[in-house]
This record gives sequence, structure tokens and C-alpha cells, in this order.
Amino acid sequence: MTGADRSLDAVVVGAGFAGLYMLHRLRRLGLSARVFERGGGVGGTWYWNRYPGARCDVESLEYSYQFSAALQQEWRWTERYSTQPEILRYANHVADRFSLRPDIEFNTRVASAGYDEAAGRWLVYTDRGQRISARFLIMATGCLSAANTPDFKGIDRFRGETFHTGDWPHEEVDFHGKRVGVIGTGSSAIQSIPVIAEQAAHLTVFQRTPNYSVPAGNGPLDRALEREIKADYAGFRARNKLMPVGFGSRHPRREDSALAVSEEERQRRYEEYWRLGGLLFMGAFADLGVNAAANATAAEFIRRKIHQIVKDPQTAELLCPDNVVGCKRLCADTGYFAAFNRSNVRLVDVSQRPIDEITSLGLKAAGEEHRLDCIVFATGFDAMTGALLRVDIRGRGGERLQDKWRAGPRAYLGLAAAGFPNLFLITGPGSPSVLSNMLPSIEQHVDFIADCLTHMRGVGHQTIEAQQAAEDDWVQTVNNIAAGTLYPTCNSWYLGANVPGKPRVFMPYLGFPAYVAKCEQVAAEGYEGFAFAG
Ligand code: NA7
Repeated sequence: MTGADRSLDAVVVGAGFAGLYMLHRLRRLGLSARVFERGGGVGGTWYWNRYPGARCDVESLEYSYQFSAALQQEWRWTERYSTQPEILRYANHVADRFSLRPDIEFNTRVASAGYDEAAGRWLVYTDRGQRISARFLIMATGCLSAANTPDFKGIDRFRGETFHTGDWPHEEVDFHGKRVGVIGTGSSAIQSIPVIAEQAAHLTVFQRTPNYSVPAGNGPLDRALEREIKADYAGFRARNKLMPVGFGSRHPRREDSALAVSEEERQRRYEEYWRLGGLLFMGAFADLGVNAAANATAAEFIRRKIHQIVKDPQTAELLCPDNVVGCKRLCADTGYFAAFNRSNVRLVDVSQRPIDEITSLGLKAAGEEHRLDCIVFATGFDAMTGALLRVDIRGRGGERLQDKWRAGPRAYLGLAAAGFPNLFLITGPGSPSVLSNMLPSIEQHVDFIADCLTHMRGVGHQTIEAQQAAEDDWVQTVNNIAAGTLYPTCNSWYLGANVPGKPRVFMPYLGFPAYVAKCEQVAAEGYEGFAFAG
């Protein structure tokens, strides 16, 4: 352990839901591990995304851990879709309940990590000058944790306050009496706009691309439903595991085509799924994700809804997307479109001409200067690869992960990369991750890694590494599956298209059950596609 201050079995980067559970499993295996977390507390994305209205778009009883039967019985969610503060309380509860904090170092960013081939160990450097030698490096850095602020001209000139939804202040932000501008109309904007609109003296929304959104249908958690699910939580989890996205088994996805039913039945079905709320809308017909003509009927339905809700026809028209529903993540809202009926809310279209510049007093767009006291950047994330690549990771021969991924991320099962022995990625690119329920996906990856480490210990292996051929095949498989869908048809963050210069590669693996089956088969066949040594 040349030059290291400390030697461990594993370093885990990030104390979000992935890092917390990974630490728990490593401890249970009797391994020494330490988690490094750049934030001042646990919770990952829920620690940073404190913007008003922040809420999960997967139901509370599903967006939660299942590794501990006692935990899932005792924790009581208050709403159908949990708010950010409640999810953060849950993360803190888990950290305390399993006594995880002593092994987490907060306010500490892992800056770089290099693999020492001779020693078969990682040398990890933090921004506080620590050097740690570890056999395993486990990246639990999250998929949506590197906030993306576009390089707007004049951004430093603004004399008012600026915020990013993904890096929101910890103290209360009060917009009362303020002129607020929100840039972006993705999920974060769609959740925060109705709340900000209620406070602000005036709110201007700068929209480049309108988004489809379905009312979440949120409300207090139905206690009878909670009792029913808790009576057989394991069965409920098992049924969700068979769903293409790993959640939603209470509302099965329909198996017929949107084009195979009468117009009347189609509208009836869409109404039914509109009322179910949020992401569940996509389950109305089997072919909404793969058939453009089928999808167009859903698009038309939502556009009609927007026109029914928004009183000013011009604003309504501007809010109507014309791309494929679900191609960019479908949003789940509470009063989003209706917010544009308020007299203090204005929509500004920046689709034809980019925002000109930020000035000391506001923002110039579409040839007009908008005077603002506060600007909210709801401009999203460098998703899936951003947080990973902010750490300078160097594998065999000093190869940088940044260089290996220059043309797009490449990872076997989204879990490991050839040339980077003993490095694991939790919910990395090439795994279902953001196109599944994150919590079960995290648990599945952590369990895979923990089982793999147990296997290595049993057999006496020191190192594990993805084989190049297996990685190449997997990247091809992920692409082939995506190519058979409508996902590549728009500029989504799934494709990296929201960050200028980022390679355009579809990153998530589509299909949670098939993915889980593949991982199980890989493990059953002695970790096929991986090479062991030592
Ligand atoms: P998103 O979904 O990436 O949304 C970002 C928004 O910001 C989107 O409307 C963008 O428009 C807009 N944007 C980005 N750059 C610019 C510039 N330069 N000018 C104008 N508008 C811009 O991020 P969110 O945080 O809302 O949601 C991310 C995920 O978090 C979400 O899907 C959930 O899973 C949780 P664009 O569409 O690129 O034209």
C-alpha cells in the first residue's frame, strides 16, 4: 500500500441509497469499508434536490428498500408519492437504524483513484488530502447527481440570486414578492413551477422544449392499501420485479395495441390511465414505446388535455410537445399546466432562438429583457456518467475512464469496465437504472456485488475484471434493444443529448426482468464474462 494512510477492503463513493446499502452488505461480509460522501449528509440525490415541490415519481411503497423486512414494515410513508424531505428522513432513518454513520466520511469528495497493478489495489485520493488503499472501489455516485448549468453568456453578471434545482440551498428560500425566472421545463421545473408560482410576485418560465406531463394523482397514503401490501410485502415486491420497469404491478400494463381498439375505447383507456397518474400512463397500451403511430394517439390525448386545462390558447399551444410521449421522461405533476392560468405566470418560448444572455438585472430572451430578482436553473444533469467521470479514475496502464468513455460509456452489465479491475459501478450506464425503479435496481446491483465478493473469497480470487468481448457484446445488446424502441427519436438525457459535446449514446438497459435474469445467469455460470486472477 504505497503511500497510503489507510488500507481497506473497499472504498464506496457516495452515501445515497446505493452507498448506504452497499456499506451495510460489506459490513455483513466482515469486510472493512468506508464511504466517502461530498455532501454533509446521507441521501444522495434527495440530499441535493431540495427545490420546492421535489417529489418522487414512483410510489412510496415501491420506492423504498426491501432488504430488511423489519424496516419495510415499520416505516410509514404519509403520501402516495413521497416528498423530498420525507425521503431524506427515510435515508437518515436507515443510516441510524443500521448504524452506518461511523463508516461514512461526509464533506469529503473522492478526487481520483488509480489502480496499482503490482499491488492489485486501488489508491484513492480525497479532496481533504487522504490517500486510501483499497482492494475494491465501488462507485455509488448516482445517475442524476452532477448538476448541469449551461454556459449562458453573462451568467456571472446577474446581481440577483441564482439557484439550481439539483443543488438547492439547505435553508428556506422565500420567493414572496420576488420576480422569478425558471429556465427549463423538465421534471424538476414541472414540480417546482406550481409551488414557486404561489409565492412569487411574478414568474417567467423559459421553455426550450415542452414536455408531456400527467397529473400524479398524489394524496395521503391509503392506509388500507398500506395494510394490504404490508400483509404480503414480499409477494408485492416479487410481482413488481416482473414488471418491465420494476414497479407498478398493481396497475398492470395492458397488452393490446393502441391501434387495435376503437377510437372510443382508446379515449376511455387513456382517461383511465390519466387518472391512475404519472408514469403509469405509459401502461395504457403495449406499444406506446415502440410504435410511432400508437404513440401519436397518446400524444394527441395529452395535447387535448393541455388545451382543456390552459385557458389561453396560445400558451396552451406552446405547452404542447410534438415529440414522442415518454421519449423524454414523462413527468408527473401537481397542477403544472393550471399554473399557467395564473395572472402572475408567463411562458416565454426560447425554442427558436436560444436565451441571448443573462444581464445584471435579468435575462434577455427572444429580443426582450426580463427583469428578475431570482433565476432558477432547472436545467437538469450530466446524467448517468457525469458524477462517475468527475472522479479521475485510472485503470490498468493508467488508462483514464474519461478516455475509455470518450465515444460513450462502455460497461459490462453496467456494472464493470474492462481495464478497470475490482471497480464496480452501481446502476452504471448499460443497466436498467433510471428506466426502472431505482431502489430495487440498486439493491439488485449491491446484492450482485456482495455475492460476487463472497464467491471470490470462497475461491480465493484477488481480482475480477470484465472481459473486453463481454463488454463489447453487452454495449451492442443495450444499443440493439434501444434501437427497437422510440427512445432514440428525441434529444433526451438518456442519450446524453442535453449536454453539449456529450456523445450521443443511449445509456440505460431497457427491461428490468430480462436484465435481472441475465445477471443471475452470469453469476450461476461462475461470473461469465468476467476474468478472475490471484
Ligand atoms: P431535465 O429533464 O434534463 O430538464 C432540463 C430542462 O432544462 C429541459 O427542459 C431543457 O430543455 C432545459 N434546458 C437545458 N439547457 C437549456 C438551455 N441552454 N436553454 C434553455 N433550456 C435549457 O432535468 P430535470 O432536473 O427536470 O429532470 C431530470 C430527472 O430528474 C427527471 O427526468 C426525473 O427522473 C428526475 P431541452 O428539453 O433540453 O430542450
